[in-house]
Amino acid sequence: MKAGEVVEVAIVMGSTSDWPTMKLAADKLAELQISYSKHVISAHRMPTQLADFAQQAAGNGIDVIIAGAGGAAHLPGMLAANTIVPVIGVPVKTRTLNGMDSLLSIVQMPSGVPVGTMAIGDAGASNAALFAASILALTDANVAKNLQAFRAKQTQKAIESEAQLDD
Ligand code: RP5
Repeated sequence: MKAGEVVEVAIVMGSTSDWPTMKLAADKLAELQISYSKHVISAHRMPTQLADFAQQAAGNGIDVIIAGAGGAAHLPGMLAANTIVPVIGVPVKTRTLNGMDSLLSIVQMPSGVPVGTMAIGDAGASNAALFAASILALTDANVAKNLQAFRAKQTQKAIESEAQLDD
């Protein structure tokens, strides 16, 4: 992201180790022609930067935040605590507990501070982008058109997949 550039979606992750998962969100946003920025902000290692980022998000023109983290995954919740910009949480799969730790620490938010929690891992990252697109599509006709086209293509692929079954 260049200085002064306004993007629709911010992808935030707790560590560079989350990028292989979170890249699937970035790829999907790119496919739908949605502008995004990517950031490494650790809830535990960079708490001051986390609060600053979230508090400035709306003023910086960010419409949706996608936040992915693993383990004691406090990143999405703490971002949501510092902004009213919608936060979509992606539980990154972990080696020790397979991402159940990430899922539970993201999904179990206290009443009053919501995070839209996706599935663990790759599907969650990809769906986070699609969910962000659905939010943006409410006010952006171009995103709505691209999202409809994506769904139609996906449906067509599923219909045609039957022909690939072996005898
Ligand atoms: C979390 O701790 C990150 O989101 C990452 O999923 C996990 C491990 O981080 P690293 O030790 O790989 O930097 O904060």
